[in-house]
Amino acid sequence: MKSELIEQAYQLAKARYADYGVDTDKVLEQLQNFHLSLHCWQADDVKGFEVQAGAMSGGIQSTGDFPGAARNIDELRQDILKAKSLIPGNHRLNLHEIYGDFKGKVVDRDEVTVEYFESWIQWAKENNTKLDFNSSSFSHPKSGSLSLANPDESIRKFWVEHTKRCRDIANAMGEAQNDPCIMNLWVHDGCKDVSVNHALYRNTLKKSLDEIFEKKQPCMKDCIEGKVFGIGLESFTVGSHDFYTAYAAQNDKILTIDTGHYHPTESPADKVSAVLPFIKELMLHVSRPVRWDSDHVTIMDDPTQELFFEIVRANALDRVHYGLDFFDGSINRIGAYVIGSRSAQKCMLRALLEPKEYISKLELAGEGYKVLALIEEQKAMPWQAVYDMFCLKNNVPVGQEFIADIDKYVADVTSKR
Ligand code: RNT
Ligand code: ZN
Repeated sequence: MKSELIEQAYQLAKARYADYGVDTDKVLEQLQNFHLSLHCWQADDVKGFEVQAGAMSGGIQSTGDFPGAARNIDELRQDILKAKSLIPGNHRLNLHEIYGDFKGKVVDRDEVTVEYFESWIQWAKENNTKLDFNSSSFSHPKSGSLSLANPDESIRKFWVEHTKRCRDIANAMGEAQNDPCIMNLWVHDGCKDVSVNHALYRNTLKKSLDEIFEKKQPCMKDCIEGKVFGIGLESFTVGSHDFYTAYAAQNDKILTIDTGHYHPTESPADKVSAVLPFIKELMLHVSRPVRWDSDHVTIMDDPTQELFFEIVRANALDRVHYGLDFFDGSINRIGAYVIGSRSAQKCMLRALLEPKEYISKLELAGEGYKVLALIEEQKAMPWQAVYDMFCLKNNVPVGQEFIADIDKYVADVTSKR
């Protein structure tokens, strides 16, 4: 699209929003400071680079075998940089432990050290990217159905050791980048069928977390992620949302809200204002559940939009970390990153453009129908012109123009894999 047209459309949009007292120039600045954490695992369907890697397990599943997935660390880095070049703004990279640079060595999960992430730290510095981190409990011979909640002391200790080491790595990343590395802890622990030991497993998980978090780590922050169920673990999840909410509140941890981890009619957005009086910060895993926790690519659907509205309405912009968590192997994976990231940004943009104070005053004055009218009007306001301007300013393709770039990348790079 011609830049004069984008400029003209932006000026019209700016005037429309000014009518509601919204300053779009200011919103563009806010959007510039909104950093997503791109999950490395969309690039290769959550396989990672362990030499000894086996089949995927742990209640999660990636479906599809679209050609061109990254097969090694260089290809993954190349793909991430390509995706980043098509997403306006600057964004973090969220690594899982299984994506270490193991250089052909078998390194078990309880042996991992920062040495295997030095090249990532270097790469991140060179590419002006901050890193976040995750311990990995899945796809391992000791994963089974219980890891940190396992009453078998030797297995439990193995995963405690893994997670402690991951915190050391995250801390080293945070120190190197001079900004805290956010480390997410999710374990799949649960039961396929009925069990009489729910309390035992939960007490065991609590004990493991207490041991893991004993060490003070000044350059990283811990977040903990619950879930409703995993595949093959349908009857019971040890680390449920309630479990981790209570743990986070009591132990001053960040709570991770994965939008795919609730009952289908439960609203993740509604959790924001419910937990923020008790929990200082949130981490998001923005995803899209289709009938189950299927991890489809994020789009501008109602639950995602509502989530970003709730964050902005709660004045909590700086209390939230914005991770993505989807893995669709059935479509072009760079396309998946670009669509998911841009959709999350657009939801944030629409939330920032809402004339919140104005609508709030009407609501408090009992003007119910006017509130509804304004919320409906906002849906068709020209926010797209503001997003196009954001892309133009950031020197990335505007609108669907990124498709041609991805086609070229397929022709030049991924089709040769
Ligand atoms: C699984 C959790 C978890 C993973 C990633 C790979 O249900 O959402 O966050 O998707 O850690
Ligand atoms: Zn998640």
